[in-house]
Amino acid sequence: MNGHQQVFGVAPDGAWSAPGRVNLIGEHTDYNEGFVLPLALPHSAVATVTRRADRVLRLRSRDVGDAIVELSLDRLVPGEVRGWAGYPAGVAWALERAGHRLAGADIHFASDVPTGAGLSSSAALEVVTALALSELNGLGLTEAELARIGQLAENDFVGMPCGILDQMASASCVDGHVLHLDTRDLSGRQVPFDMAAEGLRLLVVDTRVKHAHADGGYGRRRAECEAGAAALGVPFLRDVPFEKLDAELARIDDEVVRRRVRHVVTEDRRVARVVGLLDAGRPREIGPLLTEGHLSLRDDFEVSCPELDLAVDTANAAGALGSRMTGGGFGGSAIALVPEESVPAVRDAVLAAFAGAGLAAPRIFEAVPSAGARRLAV
Ligand code: GAF
Repeated sequence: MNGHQQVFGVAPDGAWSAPGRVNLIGEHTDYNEGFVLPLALPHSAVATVTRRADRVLRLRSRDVGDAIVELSLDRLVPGEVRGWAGYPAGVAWALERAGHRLAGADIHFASDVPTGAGLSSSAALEVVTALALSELNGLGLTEAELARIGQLAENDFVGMPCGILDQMASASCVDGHVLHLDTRDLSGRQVPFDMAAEGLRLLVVDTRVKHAHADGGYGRRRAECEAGAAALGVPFLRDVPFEKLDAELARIDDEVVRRRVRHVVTEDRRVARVVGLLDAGRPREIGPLLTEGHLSLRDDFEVSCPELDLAVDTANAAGALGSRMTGGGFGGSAIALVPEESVPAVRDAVLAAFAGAGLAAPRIFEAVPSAGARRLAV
C-alpha cells in the first residue's frame, strides 16, 4: 500500500489515517482555555507502519521525494530533526517522554492535506503517527491523549507553541459534525452540521500565501493574551465573563493588550452563539457571526492579511452568507458559507479578484465535515 513495500521491503502491519481541519469559529481561543468548533476535512495523512524488532525509526514521505530519514529512538533530540520528519519523530519522542517504551518502526506517509495552508497538515502527521504507534505498541491511548502527545511534539520537539485545536480536531472529529470543544478539560460534543440538507456549502479559499512573521506573530499573540490575563488577575482569558467585558477592558492600560482580550472574549461568545444556532437548526444564520469573527481577527487580534481580507470581502460581496480566515492566520486559508446556487459566482469572483490584484490563483475547494483519525483496512 502507498509504496511501503517497495520502499522498506516489508509489508505494513497496518494503515492509519488522520485528517486536516478547518475551524468553523473559535480562533486563537485554545491557548486561552476557551472554545473551538472545528470540522475534519476529507483530506488526510495516511501512514503505513511495520513494527521493527530494534529501536530504529525509518520515516519516508511520498510527498517530499525519495529520502528515508533514519533515527534511533534512543537519540531523539528536540530541534534536531528538520522539516516534515520532525513531526513524527517528535511524536515518538513525546510518547517516550510520557513513559512509553516503543518498538522501532518503518513508517511511510502519504498526505493530501495542503501544506502551509493553515489546514493542519502537521497535526495530521502527528496524530496519525501517535495513533499508529499507540496501537502497534498496545498503548491504548484515548483521543485526548493522542492529541496531547501531538501537541507536546509540536511545542517541545518542533518548537511551535500551538494550542490543542488542530490535534483534537484531527483525533476526534466525526463526519457530518463540528466538534464543540472546551479546551480547558477537552470535553466536547459533536454538533450535527448537515450543510447539504440546508442547501449550503462551506468553501475553503487557500490563498497560497504564508507571511514570514507567522510563527513569531503567533508567539507574540500568546504572550499578549497572557499579559491580559495577568492584568485582570485571572488564570486564562476564558475566565473573563463576557457580561463584564467593558468594565474589565477599562482595567487594562495597554491598548494592544486590550484589543487582544476583546477578541478572545468575544470569540468565545461567538462560538456559543454559533452552536446555539446549529442546535436550533438555523445554520444559515451563522453567516454574520463568521464575518464578525473575521473582523475581530483582522482589527483586534491583527492576524489577518490583505489576501485573506480580499478572499473574505469578495466572497461576501458575491453571495456568501459569511466568511472568515481560519487557523492561525498571517496567510493560509479562509472559509465561506455559501448557498449552493451562489457557489459558482463566489468562486469566480474570488478568482477574478486575486487575478486583478496580481496574486497567484487561490485554491478553492469544498470542506465536507469528515471523520477523524482511524485505522484503515489494508
Ligand atoms: C494554529 C494553532 F496551531 C492552533 O492551536 C490555534 O491556536 C490556531 O492557530 C488559532 O485558532 O492553528
